[in-house]
Amino acid sequence: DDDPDGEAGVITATKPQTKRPPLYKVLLLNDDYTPMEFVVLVLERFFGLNHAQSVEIMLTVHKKGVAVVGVFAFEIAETKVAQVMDFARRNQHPLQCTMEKE
Ligand code: NFA
Repeated sequence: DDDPDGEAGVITATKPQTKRPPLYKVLLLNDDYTPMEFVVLVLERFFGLNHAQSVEIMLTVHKKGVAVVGVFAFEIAETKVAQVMDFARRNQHPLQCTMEKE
């Protein structure tokens, strides 16, 4: 009367549980109207980049259309996106910032 529910025949898949929380890329998108200096200011203010790094990333977005400006945990990425979108809106610039799972 061993194994009344047939449990002995069930193979249980296992995996070492080494899962880290997912990371999210924060992306800045090009547009035709936002001034270059405003984008540089955004990168300095909200992403802690120095002036040279900020100019470099701004120019990458300008030329390629989009660039990753940082990689963060979900809640941090969400906050950065909200800060950038709010700052752009308050200054009447169409700058777009978004996030995607890495
Ligand atoms: N393309 C914008 C311009 O020529 C500059 C810009 C760069 C806007 C990066 C948005 C993001 N004024």
